[in-house]
Amino acid sequence: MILFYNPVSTHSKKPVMPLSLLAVGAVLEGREEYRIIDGNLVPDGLAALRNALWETGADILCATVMPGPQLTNVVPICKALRAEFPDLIIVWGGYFPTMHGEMVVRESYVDYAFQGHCELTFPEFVEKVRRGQDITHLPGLVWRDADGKIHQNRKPPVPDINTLPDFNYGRLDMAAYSRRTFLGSRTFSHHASYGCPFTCSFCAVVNMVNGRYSAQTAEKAAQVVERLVRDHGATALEFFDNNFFVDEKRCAEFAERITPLNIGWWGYGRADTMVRWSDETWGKLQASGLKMVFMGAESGDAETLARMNKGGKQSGNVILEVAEKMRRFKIVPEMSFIIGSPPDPEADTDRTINFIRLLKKVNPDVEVILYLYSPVPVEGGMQDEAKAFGFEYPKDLDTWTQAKWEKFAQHLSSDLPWMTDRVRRKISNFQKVLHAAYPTVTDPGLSNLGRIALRSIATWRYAARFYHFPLELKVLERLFPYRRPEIQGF
Ligand code: B12
Repeated sequence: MILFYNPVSTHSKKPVMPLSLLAVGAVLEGREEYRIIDGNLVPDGLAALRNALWETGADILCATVMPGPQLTNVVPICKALRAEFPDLIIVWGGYFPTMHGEMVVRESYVDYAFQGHCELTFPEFVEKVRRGQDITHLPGLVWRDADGKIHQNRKPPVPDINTLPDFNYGRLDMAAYSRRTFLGSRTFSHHASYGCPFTCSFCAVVNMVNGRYSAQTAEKAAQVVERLVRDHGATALEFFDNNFFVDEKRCAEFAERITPLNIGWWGYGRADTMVRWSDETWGKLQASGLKMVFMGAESGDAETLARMNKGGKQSGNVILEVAEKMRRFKIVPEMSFIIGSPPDPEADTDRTINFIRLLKKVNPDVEVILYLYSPVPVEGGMQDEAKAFGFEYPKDLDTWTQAKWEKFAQHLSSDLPWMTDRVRRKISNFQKVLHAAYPTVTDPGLSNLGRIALRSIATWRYAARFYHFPLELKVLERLFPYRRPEIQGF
């Protein structure tokens, strides 16, 4: 028996489905007994796992781990379970071990980690590890030898996602994952592709797939939507793909296929890809219920943008052009910016603020998400500049779980060597004024009264570019708390 654990990842009332575990579980269906425990749905993850271990006698515990709150949640749990169940085989997978596999397996409470997409090797791992057979050749595995030396095997190839089994939603209490969002009253999630064909120098996905990409055909992706609508009453879907909108033909066909299902949907795309798409395709996307596309605008500073090595043809002009186009088709661009990047965070901040103002003129509906630059360990990436400022990653998991590093992982820490108080304040004040002057449409809980109050008080500040001391906005935020997609998702 295998227990899968999804550590606590969200502060919102309802979590999103643990797709990572559904994906790994799917390749074990019919071969292994397993159960998924979601830390977001139980009052105490450790107690839930402990009870399940006593009840089932499970011999393997698998956790999916993202940096940030999930890591903070899972470390003490694995420590406690290791002490109570010394023979339990503890395995981690997902983004954190993919980036920091060696550090993870150095800890005595993790036996193995998997890096990358591991559906093709995981069943063999399970079969052999419990029989004590050799597993040291398995792609993607990070393991400790008898001398305590850590080995990281080559990552497995990104599987052809069309050959993988469908997710078994019967493994989840689906009602617990149905959320009311601005997309619809019963929102679920899916992931219709793996990887991304680009290798941006700040992005963690590069470590996972190194520029590889595999997408479900339009037909298969539409079948999943149909199943979610028919069997679980979905009225809306979030597509968590790293890059859903890669292939125009596939996306147009997918849009046509799902139009009769009458859902609202959302996904990640690139401005420089989608700006080239024909009006006909945009029309189909609109008709299919596409409400919003998340796009990494990244920076308003041409120099920073060049260093980010986004590939393709991303530029300020492209972002403005796509924003204008999407306005015509009433699809909201949700644009994220990484602000305060070294070597000159103040210049980067000023240029990005000016750019965002321009963007809001072109399309006032653009949703702006600001993240503070946090280096990601991508070979030869922007982290080299960060290192020149004396930046160092934590060397062990206990440090990673400290509040400072949890914030860092969420791109919210301003405690970084290149940051000054002045820049920090500038970014935070601008963000407050901007978000009050243009309250997010993604929060169905924010009342009209709240919207009007925020807007009427912040508009003069925004027009006058007066961002200092927004004390009255802090008070209003308490009165009308609104969702922050950069922290909570929808
Ligand atoms: C859904 C999602 C969330 C959900 C939570 C999902 C959950 N598990 O409960 C929400 C919205 C809450 C969320 C929050 C955050 N997220 Co998030 N999230 C994603 C997203 C969009 C999809 C993940 C997913 O489900 N993928 C689909 C599955 C099938 O793929 P997978 O996760 O890679 O799993 C495969 C392998 O990794 C492996 N695997 C995974 N787990 C395991 C476990 C075992 C045992 C094994 C063997 C294998 C294995 O096998 C799977 C199948 O191939 C990814 C980006 C992306 N598109 O992948 C970002 C991503 C993982 N998140 C990220 C971040 C930064 C965050 C936040 C910190 C953001 C913030 N500012 O607050 C928070 C913090 C969450 C936390 N640490 O607690 C980053 C991580 C970056 C990094 N440096 O590692 C990503 C990569 C986004 C990005 N491009 O920057 N997130």
